[in-house]
Amino acid sequence: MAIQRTFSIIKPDATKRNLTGAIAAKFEEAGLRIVASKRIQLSLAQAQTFYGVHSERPFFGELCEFMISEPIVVQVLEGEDAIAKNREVMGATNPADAADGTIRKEFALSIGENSVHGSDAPETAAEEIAFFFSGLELVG
Ligand code: DAT
Ligand code: MG
Repeated sequence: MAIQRTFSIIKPDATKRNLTGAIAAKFEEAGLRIVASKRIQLSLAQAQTFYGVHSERPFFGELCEFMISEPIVVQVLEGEDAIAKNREVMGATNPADAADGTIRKEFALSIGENSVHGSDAPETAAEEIAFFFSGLELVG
């Protein structure tokens, strides 16, 4: 497997509870290097665009409102097999199904307020990184 980059969000439920550092530590412990990081607050339009793939799902409105409710921390993670490795460290979408030691098992509050986002494939990783960062902001 090659070195990859993936896109991560530390979500409002986590920034609100001062879990930014604890979650970043999980990435670093797993061998993922944080090559870009910034704290921002999304507009509703940005949240709707970012989660556009879910626009027909019943939870879409709730998801977008949650994502704009507090600041988030957007990051680019780099490492061997970074996309799959990050999904592993995150744990299952629903914290009730997440494995022990994963971020969602330890920190998530519910399936909606589940502390982190991570890209699911190389194409989405590239799109999501480009949505939030310019090339100059990525420092490997
Ligand atoms: P993931 O974030 O694990 O990639 P996803 O892409 O299927 O999961 O969904 C995106 C986000 O939408 C997820 O992190 C939380 C929210 N979500 C998904 N399923 C949900 C549900 N059944 N009820 C409420 N929110 C949900
Ligand atoms: Mg997803």
